[in-house]
Amino acid sequence: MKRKIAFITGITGQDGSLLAKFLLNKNYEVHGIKRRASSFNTKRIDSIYQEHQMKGKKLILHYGDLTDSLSLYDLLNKIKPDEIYNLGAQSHVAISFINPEYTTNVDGIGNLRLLDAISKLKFKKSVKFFQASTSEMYGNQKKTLNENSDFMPVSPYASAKLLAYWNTKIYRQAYGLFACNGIMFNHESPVRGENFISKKTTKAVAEISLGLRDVLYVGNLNSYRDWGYAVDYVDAMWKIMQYKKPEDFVIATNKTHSVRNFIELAFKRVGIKIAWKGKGIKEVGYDKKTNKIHVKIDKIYFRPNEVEYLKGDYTKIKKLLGWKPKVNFNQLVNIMVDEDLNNLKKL
Ligand code: NAP
Ligand code: G4F
Repeated sequence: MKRKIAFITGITGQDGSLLAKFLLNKNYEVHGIKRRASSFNTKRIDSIYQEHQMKGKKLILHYGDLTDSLSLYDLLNKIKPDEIYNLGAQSHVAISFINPEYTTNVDGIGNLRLLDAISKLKFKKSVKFFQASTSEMYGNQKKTLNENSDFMPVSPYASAKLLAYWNTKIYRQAYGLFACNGIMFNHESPVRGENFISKKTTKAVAEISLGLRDVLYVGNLNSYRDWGYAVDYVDAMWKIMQYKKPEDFVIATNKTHSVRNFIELAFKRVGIKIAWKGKGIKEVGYDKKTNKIHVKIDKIYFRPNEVEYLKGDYTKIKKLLGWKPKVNFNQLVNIMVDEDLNNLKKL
């Protein structure tokens, strides 16, 4: 059987790097675009990197950018992928308020550039396309969300992603492309970016437990997220692409936990029981045994608009593709804290 070829945007990010490993294990030839940077940005894929000169290599990196239509079309035409995973994005919600135009360009129009390039390929009917859509598109609705729920974005990130979500559907209908949305709720792993609350917390907790620092500064403790394990989510992406027809799927765990709860569990893993006192931005988290303050609020981490509650219903993907999350919230927190502790102990 012919080896399948995958093309991944965002291959240097959390999901892209995990997906690249997953697909290499399935014997795919994997191509990815990396952005030109003044220092290397390939740390997450260094363990699978193959020298340019290596014969028969299965991981091939190309310079590219979601803001550069010309190179995207040329690359697709040259590589002739069977499956395209569009994971590239300015993926930080708070930063999208600071750089809204850039975020819209990469996350919204970047998707359109890719879809339009695909629609102009001679082999467009044999290409499959996955769009990394997000639960942020739902905005503030205090209910369990599924594929039929309304979208009410409250950040430039979410509105850009909604543009991409709709264009994925539109290009599917208009040009018969095999184009799918995975509407993904929060998913984390030890290779999560360090300015997301999960990794920021587990890294700080590991440092605090080893006496390397005292305090973790955070924003809103009271928002709820449906947190899953990123390794489970790349498996879901692949399953969506193997389905007999292109459809949109929610990828979630059907459970939700507060930021406060995440922090408490992370500290529990290193034997610290966190208690809370004070109100609003004066609230602090302290070690019940020693009374030492380990969590403080800094209003810099609050957002102009916040999504307070997210919980997703994964019934459809379970029913049609047999996918369900394998790692639960407690296990996820423990995996991340343990990895951060191990990394620090190696130093
Ligand atoms: P991530 O770790 O922030 O990775 C983003 C990737 O996109 C990186 O490889 C980054 O490259 C690349 N990128 C940024 N700007 C680009 C540009 N202009 N052109 C090409 N590539 C660019 O994000 P992630 O957590 O893996 O998420 C993957 C995708 O899923 C994103 O689209 C995100 O919005 C979406 N999503 C994530 C979650 C989640 O909870 N993780 C949930 C729902 C949806 P550099 O390494 O050079 O920065
Ligand atoms: O970890 P976060 O930054 O993730 P957020 O905003 O939910 O976005 C992530 O998940 C989305 C899917 O729902 C993705 F589409 C998106 O790309 C990204 O991967 O924040 C989670 C919660 C928020 O309510 C935030 O206000 O944690 C709260 N928070 C409290 N203190 C903080 C902090 N978030 C960050 N990043 N840093 C803090 O200090």
